[in-house]
This record gives sequence, structure tokens and C-alpha cells, in this order.
Amino acid sequence: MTPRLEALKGKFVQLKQPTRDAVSDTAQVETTVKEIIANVRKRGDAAVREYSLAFDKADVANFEVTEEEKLKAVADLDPQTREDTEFAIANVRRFAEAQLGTILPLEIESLPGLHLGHRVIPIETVGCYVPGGRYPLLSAPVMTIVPAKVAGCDQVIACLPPNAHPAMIAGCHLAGADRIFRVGGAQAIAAMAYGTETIPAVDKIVGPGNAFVNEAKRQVFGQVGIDQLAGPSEIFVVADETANAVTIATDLLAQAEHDVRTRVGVVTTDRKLAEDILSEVHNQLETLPTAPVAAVAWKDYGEITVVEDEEAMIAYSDHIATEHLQVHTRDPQATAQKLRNYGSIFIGELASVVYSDKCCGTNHTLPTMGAGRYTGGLWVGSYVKIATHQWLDERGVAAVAPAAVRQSATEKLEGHRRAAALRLRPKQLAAE
Ligand code: HSO
Ligand code: ZN
Repeated sequence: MTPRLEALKGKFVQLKQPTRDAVSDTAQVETTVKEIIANVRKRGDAAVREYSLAFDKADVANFEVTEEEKLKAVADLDPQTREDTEFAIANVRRFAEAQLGTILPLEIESLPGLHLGHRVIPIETVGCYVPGGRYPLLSAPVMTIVPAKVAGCDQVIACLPPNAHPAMIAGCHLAGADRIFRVGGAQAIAAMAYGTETIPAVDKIVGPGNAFVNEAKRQVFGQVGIDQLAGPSEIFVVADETANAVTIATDLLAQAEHDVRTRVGVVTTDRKLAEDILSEVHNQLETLPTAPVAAVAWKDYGEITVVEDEEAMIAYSDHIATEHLQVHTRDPQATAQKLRNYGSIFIGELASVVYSDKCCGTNHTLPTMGAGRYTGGLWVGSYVKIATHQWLDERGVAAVAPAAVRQSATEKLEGHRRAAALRLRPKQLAAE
């Protein structure tokens, strides 16, 4: 139990408890993925082809999507879908550009003659995994590819399952992918990590996927960088007596329809609101076409918790550290200032998670399963490196070398001591 939860003891009651724990059994997945990675590493395209046949039932002659195929996929989009995708791309790009502007190079003279700094260097090659999933999510390629291009990466490739909806190829192309490959699952991650005859090895792999994709990303981490391990979508709402039960129930179910493992919940100071949300969720499930998924998610992972005061509400929400956090309180800006653990926060009743899911411009690739305690989501900064540098004149050497000489001597690292002493003038050396 965390200290935060310990301090909350006796200060909350759960009107609706999750009946399952979000952590699933991954032992079998781990061994299967290990084998896939080893095979792709050894046998390249041939292994990728076999796995595509076995898992996706797809006999892919050419993994790479040709220019003609890309143009056809875009031409086949209905005009409104194309316009909406371009709207999303423009908004994500504008925000990513503004964010990039906040990542600044640095030069300081830390001591006289000692110059320290850093540069912002784009990662050379990035691989974006675009999931197939239950529904084609056209915003998925936008969220991983657009910020990579804004960051200035030299080559951005995309991999998507061979049976993904053709509109997803259009999405990758419009978002700016330099090359697109029809390869999904752990074999796609292995191919991008180690390279095959046709799929280039990348420096970093980003994007969500199923349990196999996640496990593969975990296993190739080190060989390549990864963004994060994304679990099913999540939403939590922090609410007081001013909140609207219908709005909250609607927003909870909007994410619950993603997956039977979607975790959704509310923490509130108002018992009446809690009861109203509970009955409203049941009402809405009766007419929601995606209820076969959403109702299971609600039953297994849905939560409504009542707390005694605002302080406990904040602490409880920080304990959950949800992917998306909506704030429906009297002064949502003030409440938001007090919250610290979340992937992205939606301040006030008018800010729905769905706007960010689709097109408002913030990235929808966010930390799940409590990872909001230690990281934010995918952003343009995920595609650059902050790499430090230093240069010294004689005054700088005079300032740091004596300590470095002594430290090396204490550690009995004679080679280090010599290198540290080498640059000191003889006079200074004699003084040492
Ligand atoms: N809620 C998902 C993203 C998404 N939902 C896209 C619909 N479209 C993960 O944050
Ligand atoms: Zn969503």
C-alpha cells in the first residue's frame, strides 16, 4: 500500500468497486514474444512473412505500401473524413510546433572559462506502430507520426497490421509517414528493432498496441528506445456537487466502449451525484450500441468512490494516476492546480476527453496503469534528445582539473588522474 492510500484510510467509501485488477497475466505472452523476436532477428523477412500468415492470416507479397497504393487509399476516403483527418493533423501539428518552441538549446558559463550547454537533436529514425484494434482509429497514426515530423526526424516509418482498414493507410500517409509497411504485432516491433531485408531498423519505436506489441516493445527496449507501455484506455472524473451526472456518465461510457479492460471511474465529494451517476450509467447502457463491450468494462473495472472532502478527492485521484482526468468542480482551474498525477487533464465540463482523442491537438498517446505518476504522454519532446556539451579555456581547466586529479587519485584510477592532470600548466601541476 502506498503512503497516499494509507493516509486515505477511512476517508472514502466505494459505491461501485472494480471487481478485477487491471494487471493481467503475461507469462505466456512473454515466451511467445521472445521466440518471435529471436526468429525475426535471425531470419528477417521470411520470419515476418510466416508470422503474418499465422497470426493475421495474411499472405503479404510486399510488406511496403507503394506510392500508388497510398494515393488510392487517400482517394478512397470520403471527402468529409479526409477533411476531418486534415483538421486533426493541422491541430496536432500546431500544438507540437508550439511545444517544440519551448525546448530550447542552452549555453552557460558555469565558472569562468567553463562552458556547459545542451543541444536539441532530433532522433534520426522513428518507427510508429499503428494498431488495428476493434475499430479503425483514424487519429492513431496522426498522434505518433505528426509530432515526429515536427521534431525533424529524418525518417518516420509506420507499421500497421495487414488487415487494418485501408483508411488507416491513408491516415499514415496524410500524417506524413515516409514509408509504410503492412506488418503488425510483435513481428512488426521485432522488425523495426533489428531491421529486415525490407524494413529498416529504427532508433525509437512509439505507439500503442495489444499485449503482444507491448511485450515486444518491453523486450526490445535498449536495442531501441520506446515511448511507453500503453494499456487499455482509462478515464477518471473528479467531481463535486456542481457536476452533472448525465455528462459524466456519457464521458465514462465513451471510453468504456474501447475495450472490456478499459478502466473508468469517478471520485466525488457528493454522495447524491455518485448515486445519480451509477443509475445514469445503467440507463445509458440500455441504448448504447457498444454496450456489449462497455457494460463488461463497467462491471469489471468501473468505480465510483465518495470521499469526505476536497483534499481526500485530490489525494485519491493522485493515487489512481489515470490516463485522462476530467475535472468537474465549482472552480475547475483551481482544482486542476492541486492535481499532479494524470496523463492529460480536462479542465471544466466543456473539455471532453473525446476532443483530445480525435482532433483538438493534444496527443492522445498517454500513460496508463499508473504510469502518470512518473511520466507525461507522447509529445514532440519524445522525438528529440537533449544532449549536453562542454568546452573549457585555461581558466576553466584551472577551475576543475585539481579536483578531478584528486578525485581520480582517491579512486586509484591512475589513467583518469593523468588525463585530468595533462591539461594543467606545469606551474599549477607543481602546486598540486
Ligand atoms: N482514448 C484513446 C484514443 C482514442 N479514442 C482515439 C478514440 N479515438 C486512447 O487515449
Ligand atoms: Zn477514446
